[in-house]
Amino acid sequence: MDLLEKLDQLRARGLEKINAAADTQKLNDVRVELVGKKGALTEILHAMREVAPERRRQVGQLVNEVRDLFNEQLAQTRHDLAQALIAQKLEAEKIDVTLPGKRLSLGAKHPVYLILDDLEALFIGLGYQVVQGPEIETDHYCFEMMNLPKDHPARDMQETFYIDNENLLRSQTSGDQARVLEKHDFSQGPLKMVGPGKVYRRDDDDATHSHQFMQMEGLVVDRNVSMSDLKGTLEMIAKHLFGADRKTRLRPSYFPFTEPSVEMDVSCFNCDGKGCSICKETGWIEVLGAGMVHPNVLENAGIDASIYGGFAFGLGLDRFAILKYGVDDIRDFYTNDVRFLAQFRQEEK
Ligand code: FA5
Repeated sequence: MDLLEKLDQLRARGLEKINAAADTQKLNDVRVELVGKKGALTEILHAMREVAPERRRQVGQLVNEVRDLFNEQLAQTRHDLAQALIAQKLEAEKIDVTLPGKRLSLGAKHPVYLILDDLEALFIGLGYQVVQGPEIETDHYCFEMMNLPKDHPARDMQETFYIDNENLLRSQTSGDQARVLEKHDFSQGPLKMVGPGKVYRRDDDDATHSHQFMQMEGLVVDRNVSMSDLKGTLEMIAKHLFGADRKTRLRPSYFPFTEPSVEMDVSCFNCDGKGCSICKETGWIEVLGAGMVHPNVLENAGIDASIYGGFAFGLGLDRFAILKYGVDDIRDFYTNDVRFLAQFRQEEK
């Protein structure tokens, strides 16, 4: 066959092959086949030796034209394939930013902590400092400094988990009082503190008793602190949490670290004071113990009790939570049933 004819055929076949290449790999194979060192065009060039000299120029020109055409078409197809690949990727990775986001399920604050945070904010607003004592407390701070020597009969009031002779799981947050009293510098102003935290007791669990619960200790020491300051503070707490209409009462009581001592009850949320199984038919639920700081507690911490005096309270955060949220069993706070806990989820702002 004449070389010119061969070239014509190669041009047609070559363009077809270039257009049919489905990806860059195949396109490269076609490139090698057509314009590579051992490709079809090179083969034709080798055959030029057999062409009559007067026609060489014409054939040579055509070879150049076909090579240029192939190279142009190869470049165009390479570009088209790259564009198609980008378009494909963009389509696959397309994100509709106008779609609503996925709502993540958030945890809820534990109801006892809702009360704790609320009271903590209340007391911070009144200028109290917040302290945190250790849950593994020493007999020294939990009892001895609090006017409860080792042989004091009132130690039986709180069934304590002892770790050894000196260390225990604290049965009350009152040890925080002793720790803060020891350090306070009265030349800087009065002492006002609250100390929230977990406490432990060998109590039998029932609707209002748990062997582990939360208390918040409170202590104010200054010159001229009176029982009416204590009463006003306790009433403020009750009103803050329950509103002005809920009934409260103070009863005389006994604690070795306060004199006189009181306990505060809040009317039962369930029977509104009529008596039911939750309040053990009394109509009231006890929420805190309190009183005027015993002079021995001040003296034990090196404070002159003839100059300074104060009041203290220890409130049961779980009991407040029971009353505030109408929970009929304290054990619900500790079994961690998410259906129970989810009820306290606060609306996202
Ligand atoms: C005390 O623990 C004293 N430290 C309180 C105190 C502090 C008095 C400072 C004077 C001055 P009491 O054992 O009564 O007191 O406990 C205080 C409160 O903790 C109770 O009124 C009650 O609300 C809560 N509480 C007591 N035992 C339990 C229990 N087992 N489960 C849940 N709450 C309890």
